[in-house]
Amino acid sequence: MDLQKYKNILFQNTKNKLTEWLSLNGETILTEEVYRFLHSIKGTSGTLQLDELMQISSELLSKLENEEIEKWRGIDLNAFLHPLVKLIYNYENSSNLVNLNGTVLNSSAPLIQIIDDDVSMLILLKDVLEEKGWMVITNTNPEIAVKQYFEMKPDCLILDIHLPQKDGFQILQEIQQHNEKYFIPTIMISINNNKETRIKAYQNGADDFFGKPIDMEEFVVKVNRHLQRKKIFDQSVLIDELTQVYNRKFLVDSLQRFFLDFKRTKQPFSISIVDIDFFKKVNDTYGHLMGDQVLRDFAQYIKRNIRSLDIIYRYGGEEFVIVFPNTTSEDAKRRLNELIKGFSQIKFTHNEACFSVTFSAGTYTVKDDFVTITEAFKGADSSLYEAKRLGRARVECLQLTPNAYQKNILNISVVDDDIIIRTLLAQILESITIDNIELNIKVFENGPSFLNSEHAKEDVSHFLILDGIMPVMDGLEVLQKVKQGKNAQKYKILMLTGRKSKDEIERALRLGADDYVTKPFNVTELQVRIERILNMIK
Ligand code: GH3
Ligand code: MG
Repeated sequence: MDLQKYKNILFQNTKNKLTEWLSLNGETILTEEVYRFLHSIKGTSGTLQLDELMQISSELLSKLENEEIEKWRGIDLNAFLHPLVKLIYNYENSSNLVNLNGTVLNSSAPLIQIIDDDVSMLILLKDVLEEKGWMVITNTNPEIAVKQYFEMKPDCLILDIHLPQKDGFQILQEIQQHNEKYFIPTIMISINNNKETRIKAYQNGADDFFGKPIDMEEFVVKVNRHLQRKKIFDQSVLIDELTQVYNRKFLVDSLQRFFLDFKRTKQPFSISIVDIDFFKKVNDTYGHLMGDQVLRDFAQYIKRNIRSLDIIYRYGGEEFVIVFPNTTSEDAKRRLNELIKGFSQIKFTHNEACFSVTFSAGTYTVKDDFVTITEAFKGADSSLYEAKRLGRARVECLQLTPNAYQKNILNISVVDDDIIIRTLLAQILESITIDNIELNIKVFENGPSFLNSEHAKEDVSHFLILDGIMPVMDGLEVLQKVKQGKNAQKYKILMLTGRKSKDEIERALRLGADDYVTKPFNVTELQVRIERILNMIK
């Protein structure tokens, strides 16, 4: 007997009921009703040999038996039935899901950036590379691409030569200095597969070259090789190449040492996180190369002006850490104030322009045994946040109790007309925690309700997951409106697009979407992807 038809009916019925419950507005559902629903799924799924569905419904049933609730509010019911919602989504889309049998993206997956204005090529490369379990971000616009490159610091860059506005060689020149310091392997791809072009690519700093049409098998093997070498490089180096101070990896090792010393000697020491103020503006006004110069000069200035037992590390981007051994918080504050004052007097010149730069610092002084490295670090980070909030170019030394940290806020929105997807994404997002950031998650069923919301207008960083095709207002139109809005800079936008829709992807990228994921998506993968994006933009 062909069970498929009955399986489909069961899934459809389950989906209908879930959709009804997910759309609950204030009404409640009796536990008895939930029980009956799960019970009937369990029975039928067993008969139809749907093992996973049977297992999930049994688990939910036994959980329900242990609950003392009589009535369910929509929001609680959503959370409770999440495993079922996820399963329904995956079942419905299983025949279309990519990567189902391939390697699944995990949180330490390497990040590859592809810059190409040929969208079919972009889609193809992204698909092939993601099938290997790597994470891929794509750009068609060179300006946005360069920005994203500096923000995301990919593990491998794949760059087309023929692009609008700027060609691949120009991009290469812009990022070259940075690239060499970080050893980010760069592969150029081009229609022009002649000797001159290849030589020019290598001369400009490319590590590899592929002529189009690309032999995918060879391409994947080479990318893999580049990624392996990049990993070895990252693991073996302790000095940050750009600024010539210790790097984050070394910081982690040495903090452990400082903590062990403290346990022995009981001498307080201070950890400071220092961060250049409005550094983005330096990049935007004078270019990334000048930005790099400021970072170098900054690090060297600090190095020259701290004691020989103090150590500076580059923590990432324009964030540094200074550890002051045997230093109370008053002493650390005094020293940092001197450093802030001294550095603000340095003049940078760029062409005719002359400018100065300031930085802010947050300090935590370790003087109690119970404080862990993470807590001390969080303390310093909260202090830094406070220093920024109070006007920058200053130092703050909060000694907070571990639970009372001031948190940064990140607004997150999901705009999708499909309630199953909306609920699923909201649940995924709610399960994510990011150090020291409060995630403010809201879902919207259409563009206008999102655009008109306070949430959308707030002047905080915003991560927006946007469905491409929606009835009331098309996702692309929403994207365009956000990009024209006054908070456009605060947004990172992930578009959900139809698998086959090359036009839609093309338009989304051109309108400034930061990334896209094709529907139907693999839920687990999307979760990893979102976590990574959130960690990168925090
Ligand atoms: P705030 O005062 O709040 O710290 O503002 P900000 O602009 O300094 O901070 P934000 O975090 O918004 O921007 C930091 C920028 O630093 C974003 C990123 O493009 C840039 N950046 C990160 N690493 C590098 C790098 O190695 N070189 C250059 N040139 N820019 C970098
Ligand atoms: Mg900054």
